[in-house]
Parts: sequence; structure tokens; C-alpha cells
Amino acid sequence: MHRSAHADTFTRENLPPAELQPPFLFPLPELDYPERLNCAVEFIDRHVEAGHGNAPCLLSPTQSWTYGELQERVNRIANVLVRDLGLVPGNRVLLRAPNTPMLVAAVFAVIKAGGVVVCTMPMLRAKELAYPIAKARISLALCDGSLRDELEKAQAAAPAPLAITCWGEGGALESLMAQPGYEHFVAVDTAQDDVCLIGFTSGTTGEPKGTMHFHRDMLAICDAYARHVLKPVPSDRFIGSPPLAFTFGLGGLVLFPLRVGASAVLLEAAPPDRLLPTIAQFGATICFTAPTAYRAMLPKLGEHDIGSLRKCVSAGEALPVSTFEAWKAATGLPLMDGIGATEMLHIFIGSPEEEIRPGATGRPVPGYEAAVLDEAGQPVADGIVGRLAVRGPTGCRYLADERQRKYVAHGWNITGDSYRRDADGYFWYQARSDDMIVSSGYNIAGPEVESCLLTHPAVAECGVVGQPDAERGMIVKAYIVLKPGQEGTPAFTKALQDFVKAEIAPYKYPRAIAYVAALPRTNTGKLQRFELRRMASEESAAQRIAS
Ligand code: 3UK
Repeated sequence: MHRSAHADTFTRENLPPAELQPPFLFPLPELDYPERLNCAVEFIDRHVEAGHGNAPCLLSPTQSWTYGELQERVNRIANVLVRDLGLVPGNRVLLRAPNTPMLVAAVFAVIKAGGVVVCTMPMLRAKELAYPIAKARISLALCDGSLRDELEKAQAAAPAPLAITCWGEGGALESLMAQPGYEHFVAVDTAQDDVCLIGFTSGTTGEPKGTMHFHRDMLAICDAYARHVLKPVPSDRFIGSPPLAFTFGLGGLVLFPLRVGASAVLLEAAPPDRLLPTIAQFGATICFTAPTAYRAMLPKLGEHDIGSLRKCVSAGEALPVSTFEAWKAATGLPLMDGIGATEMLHIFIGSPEEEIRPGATGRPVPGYEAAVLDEAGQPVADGIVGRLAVRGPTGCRYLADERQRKYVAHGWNITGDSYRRDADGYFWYQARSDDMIVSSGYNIAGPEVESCLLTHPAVAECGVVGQPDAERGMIVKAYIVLKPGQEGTPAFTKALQDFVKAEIAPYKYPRAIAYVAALPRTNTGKLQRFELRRMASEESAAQRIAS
């Protein structure tokens, strides 16, 4: 560990003990960072110093900032944080805003001042904001005025004082920023292994976990995944839907473009029907979103000219091969699947376009190693399904959390996914390890059945889980959203079951099918299988009582 610049030593004191941290690997020269490193300097100041201050950086429907303009805002906010709000290096600062240029300025201002960013999802309510505030001992918050209400409710209930400063609607931040002398700010001399970000997981089960990331980690994801797999250039214009509070969004919409001097289009909300016209309007070239959003955009592709797009990244959930094929047929572009995790900061398996195998997630990103392990932590043979394990320049460091022992084991990060590797080193997703359905002794991966159902022309979305069954232990149950015009009749159910039996091993077919208007999803867009499982077990209990 290097000499910390943090006068407030909270994050360092709450790192997992050395023996519970994964081994970190820096196998490429580009991952060998200097001891003193403030990543805000690398992402912004470096470009201005190199004479690119006038290059476009952040765009939105109402704003357009150059690198120089972003730098000045960052400096002004950093001065407000230090001089007016009393920020001390190491302090955690909560940020709450939709994806906007000001949010990006706030992120880098906190980092430049040696603080630790805790970004929160705009849709979180007071009750959900309370957890990170208490867990990360947060005393400062910067907030978009339009989202202040829930934060003020959380403030009233917080265990310690929380100072909230808003921008926009009725906020004081802009006038504080305008003070004379605030246009310059010298970056705090942080160590490469000072924490600069705590990303809270969406917490689908149990309490959210705070994942801690260093200044060097923010660069490492750019110099591993972006540099070797995505390969963006300065003329690229990034766009996408994930909130910046989700590290998929922070990396894909901020860190990757800024690392190479490119630009990003930020949308406060980017549902699929907004994304398409905005790609056309801004001539966006690289898109980051989830498989569901690519599927939802498919029927509308004909209405928009998205000829500017050159790369599309899909992550967050498994990419069914049918979605890959349909997108390729409609746009000519191969969807770049990649598995990432909040613990790992970003994508660690995923292949460049020319090496993609449809249906596989890809090969490990240069800088990372991946393996498939058995329960004892031993590698299994190629072709055998086991637990995905990964290690590299980034890895899991939970903020004071016993669950560290579960994620890091046998010298690897264990993501909780079941995978198999083929003889060529490609990794094939099966399911979340605890989502495997065991029916009459067969192991069935829900996503494989989903992937098959999605190839049926009348199926828009689906989720497949196990439903408790007296005879078989579990049966495969599918929840299906139909495309407009299709009715979920018993005859259609039978036809759909026959369709699955003809496509994959018949024992995997959904013995029960329910039609729903929408599937339950987390605020990062993931299918909430536990919710479907809860529905399924309630339904099976109701059936038992009825029969
Ligand atoms: C699942 C995938 C199959 C998988 C994330 C890119 O999703 C991200 O982070 P989370 O912490 O969830 C991690 C878990 O999500 N998953 C993600 N991508 C894929 N499963 N194929 C995929 N391509 O279960 C993983 O363990 O919310 C994704 C970048 C940054 C991220 N934080």
C-alpha cells in the first residue's frame, strides 16, 4: 500500500483484510500506474494540457461542453467542496442526479479533491438512500434540484448530519461555483490505491454491498477492456442507457470516452424509444445498453437512421443468440457481449468483433484471467459447467462486509455465475449459480430456455424459473410477455411447448407457462428471478390448496 492522501482514513480502515482480498494482476505495461495518481487529472486535465481543451466532451439535448469547459466546472465544484463545504480528502460524497454533464463534473470534482464518490440511482427513495448514507458514513451530498425531495427525507432520518447542496432548480451550487478564484484547482496528490469510488450493488437479495475502487481501477478498466476489446478512437461519440450510478454506465458513458479524448451523449432517461432517435440526432457511434433494450429497439429500427453506429456493447444479462442474430441482420453490427460486475468495476470477459462467437460471452479481456471451478475450487475440464472465477487488475473489496468471504475464494473472485469454457477458451454462460433449476434430477439453466423461447416470433420477453412441484421437485415455469396481437390461449401454450421441445432437449420445456404484461426488473434492468420464483411458489401453493 502506498502513502495515502486521505486525512479521513475511513475507507482504508474498512478495506477487507489483505488475506481476504483477491490477488491483483497487472500483466500488461499499460496497467503499471505511477504511485501518485489522481485519475481526474488523467481523464480531463491531460487532454486540456495536450491542447484538446476545445474538443467536444459531454453532450446532452440541452448542453454541449468541451474538455476545457468540463475542467473549469470540475475545478469550481472542487473549490466549493473544499472551501465552502469543508471536504477533507477521504470524505465520502453522495451524488444524486440523472445522467447529465453536471453529474459528471460533480464526480470528477469529488475525485480531484481527494474525496470518494458514492453515486446513487435517481429512482432510489429515501428508505433506500438511508443505507449507503449510514454504511459509508456520508456527511456531504450534491444533488440535482429536481431529485432533492427523497434525499431530504433521508437526511431527516440520517444518523449523523448530512449537508445537501443542490444544483439546478432552487439550488445554491452554481452561485457558490461562480466565486472569484474558483476556476483553478490543484488535484489532491492521491495514491494510486486510494479509494475514489464506492459502487453499491443493486441489492436484489439482502442489503446492498459497497464495492470500493481505487484511482488506478478507473484507468485499468479503460486500459484493459476499452483499449483491447472495444478500441474506441477520439472521434467516437458514446451513448447509452445505464445510470452513471451503475458502474456499467460510469465506465461506458464517461470513463471509456474520456480516457481517449472522445465524447459522450448523456440522456436523463434513455428508454429504447428515446435511444434510437437520439443516436440518429447526435450521430452516436458506440452504444452501451442491456440485451432487453436491443430487443425492444429491433421493431423500430426502420424508423430511424442509425447508420452512424459502429459498435454496440451488451452487458448486465446474458445475450441470447437470437438477439445477436436479429440485431446483426437488421444493422449489420455484431452485438459485443461482455460480462461485468460491480465488484470488478466493469467487463472482464468479452471479445473484439472479429473474434465473437455468437452465444458465447467471449474470452477473458487482456489483463484478466478466468477459470471454471468446482465446489472445492479446483478447475474443471473444458466443457464441464462450474463456477466462474476471475482475477485481474480490479477485484472485490467490499466496504466492511462479511460477504467478502463468499465473493473471494481460492485466490479468485467468484462471481456467482455458472459457466463452461470450450477448447478454444471461450466462456459460455449457463445461469446464476443459485438459479439452476433441478427438475427430476436434471439440471436446467433458465436462460437457455429463455433464449429458446425468444426465438419464437410471438414472444417479446420471458423469464424462466423453477416452480416447486410435489412429483418432480421443481418444474420449469416460464413467464412470458407476448408481442401485440398474440393471445395466450391454451392452444398457443401447447404450441409454444412443442416449439421448445423441437429446439432443445425436451426435458427442458416449460411445463407451466404464465402470461404477464411485464416482467419484474431491478433498476439496473436485470430480470428479478427471485420475484418470479416467489410468484411461482405462491402459485404452486395455491394449486395445492385448490386440488
Ligand atoms: C450478470 C451477465 C451474463 C452476471 C455490470 C457490465 O451487470 C453488471 O454488474 P452487476 O453487479 O451484476 C453482475 C452480474 O450480472 N451479468 C452481467 N453481464 C452479463 N450475465 N452475460 C453477461 N454479459 O450474473 C454477473 O455476475 O449489476 C456489467 C459492466 C459493469 C457492471 N457492473
